[in-house]
Amino acid sequence: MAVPTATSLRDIYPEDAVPAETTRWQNLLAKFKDTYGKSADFVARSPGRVNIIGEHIDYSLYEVLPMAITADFIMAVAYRPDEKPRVRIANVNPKFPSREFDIPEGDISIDSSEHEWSNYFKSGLLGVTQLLREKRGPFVSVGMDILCDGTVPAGGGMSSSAAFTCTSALAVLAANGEDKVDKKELVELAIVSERNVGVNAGGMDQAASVFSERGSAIYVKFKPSLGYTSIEFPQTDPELTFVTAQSFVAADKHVTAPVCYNLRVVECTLAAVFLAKAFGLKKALPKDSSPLEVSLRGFHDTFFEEKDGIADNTTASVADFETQLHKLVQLTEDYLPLEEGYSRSEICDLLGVSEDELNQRYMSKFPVRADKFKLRQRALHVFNEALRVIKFRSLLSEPPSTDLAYLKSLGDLMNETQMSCRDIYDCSCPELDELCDLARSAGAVGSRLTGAGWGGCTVHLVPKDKVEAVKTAWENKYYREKFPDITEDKLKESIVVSKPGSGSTVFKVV
Ligand code: NG1
Ligand code: MG
Repeated sequence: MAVPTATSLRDIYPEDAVPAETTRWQNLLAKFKDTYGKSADFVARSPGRVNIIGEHIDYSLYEVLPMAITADFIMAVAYRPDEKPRVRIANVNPKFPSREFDIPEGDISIDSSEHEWSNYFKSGLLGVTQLLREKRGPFVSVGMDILCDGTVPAGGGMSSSAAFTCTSALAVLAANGEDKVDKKELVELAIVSERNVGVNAGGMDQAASVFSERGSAIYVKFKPSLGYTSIEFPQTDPELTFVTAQSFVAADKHVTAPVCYNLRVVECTLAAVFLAKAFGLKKALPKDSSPLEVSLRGFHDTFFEEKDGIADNTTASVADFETQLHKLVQLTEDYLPLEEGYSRSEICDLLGVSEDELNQRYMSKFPVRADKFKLRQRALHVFNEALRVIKFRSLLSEPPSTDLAYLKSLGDLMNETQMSCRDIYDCSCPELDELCDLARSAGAVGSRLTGAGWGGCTVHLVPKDKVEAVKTAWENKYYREKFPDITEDKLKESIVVSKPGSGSTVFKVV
């Protein structure tokens, strides 16, 4: 399916957001004219997301259930008829200084050690260039003048990075005449692109940003190949409402990646390799596979293929898949006993490789720092979280009996995720825990961090009649306590009732 082309902001935003968005877009286009002395040709747009359930399991290739939000990244673009193609890129937010650069004939270089906002554009440009070279042969992008405006808070757990990268890739494709952009191709491209910025990301955020349709969350699958199903929330009384609350603890993945996000990806990969080796699986570890191709899900499917003769596990019934996951939890408990974690030399002994080989193979592209790798805990989180996603999805497709009990059963799964993120996956922080505790005490039925964690944002399932009480609890006991000078505007921004928004769009300026 192709990325839609919009001609009215009503195609993109919910009715109540249209007036403010109209002002914002008019401002972007007017400022574009002021900056570059000409009109923009089109605007590319991709939203942020809230993940409802399925945390830190996308890079292990298990299903996740996010939704797009209204906040987004918009990018007004005009082609430049340069002989030597050049990019000028600016942002309406003065925090992000204007940049200019030539587009090289070879690959554009990105210094991911430097935290530079325009790197996200370059990562999209690089991804598109590589894709179009495969499709068309020799290719250098046209030059572009660009003005950006993002409303997804940076470092706020709502994936401003994916919104920016997806928008960039979409803009470069559109500028180069690819006006029927396939959604799946865009997601795959944006996933690879974002890795150029130094984070070994899974694919959830880019999928949510591109695939989403207004009014529905999406169930994203990565196996046998990337795809999604739109999921509508059932009507309940009291109405089921998702509310997000920012912790204002900045989760800067670029700084923390080697000890947080990228380390978790390595731990999950090593857990998969370790288990595959412990069970003597042959196919799970092809000699020339890259670390990104080794996943806990890969181990899972291969295990049941080689042990139980299941040729294609992607067609397993929900009940069988749940049984398999329970079995894997048990096996992890038995075969990965060390609570304190595994040292490099312990891992090397089992795998029969040298430390140099281990580092080179799994920790060179995205370096990590750790003495011990908590393989047991990481695998346990992943298998149990995959189970929770399946249960959550099943509940959404079952008609509720009594509505409040039904909301509570959904909420319980979210609460379990939070416990697992806090105690087993070590990706929460005291502020996120506090926001969750406050919400639950004021009537939320489910509360958890959303996104990578270590700061950023929380998401809460709140019966509609309890939303005000939850907001008040946060305002008085979290925001005004921690930030006594907080303005009313900032308070408004920090708590949002999230409705599922629409995905990527190209808007033609006429
Ligand atoms: P955020 O919080 O948007 O950086 C990250 C990853 C996801 C996923 C979640 C955890 C990126 C772009 N996204 O999200 O792929 O792994 O953490 O579930 O790095
Ligand atoms: Mg991100």
